[in-house]
Amino acid sequence: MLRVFVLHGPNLNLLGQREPEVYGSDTLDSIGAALDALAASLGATLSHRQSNHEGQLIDWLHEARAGADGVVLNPGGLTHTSVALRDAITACERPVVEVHISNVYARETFRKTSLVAPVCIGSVSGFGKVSYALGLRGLIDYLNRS
Ligand code: CA2
Repeated sequence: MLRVFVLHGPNLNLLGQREPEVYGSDTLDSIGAALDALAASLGATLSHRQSNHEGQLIDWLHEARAGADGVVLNPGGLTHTSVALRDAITACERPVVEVHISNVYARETFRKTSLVAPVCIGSVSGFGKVSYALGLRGLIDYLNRS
């Protein structure tokens, strides 16, 4: 079985509770349950984690070096600001897929820049909870071809 970390960054614990017009009405738990079902059909097991703290996300990426075959990552607002998170993606030496619920290219100018995209194997943005499913499919296909 392939082992995949699904990491969610700052404020994503609020999913389903606020701003449904931007982020939809699904909660992290419901997204996780749907992803678990998909992962089982694709031969993968998932470890779901969310943190509002940059350093915790970095520690989990370091853990992925030994503990995961790949990572699905929604870095939240850190996408647009964090050199440290980008460096941790490089350091983990595992394929990482960047995922966004909203279409970051259709929003404010500052969201059009991703510091992490160049060190990820791919990015998915704008499909709501389906962004995670597409990201997971892409990651598992990449791992099966590697
Ligand atoms: O679209 C995405 O998935 C984002 O990563 C979400 C981030 C945002 O800063 C990125 O530009 C795009 C924000 C996450 C905030 O999540 C909330 C969820 C519900 C209510 C309030 C915030």
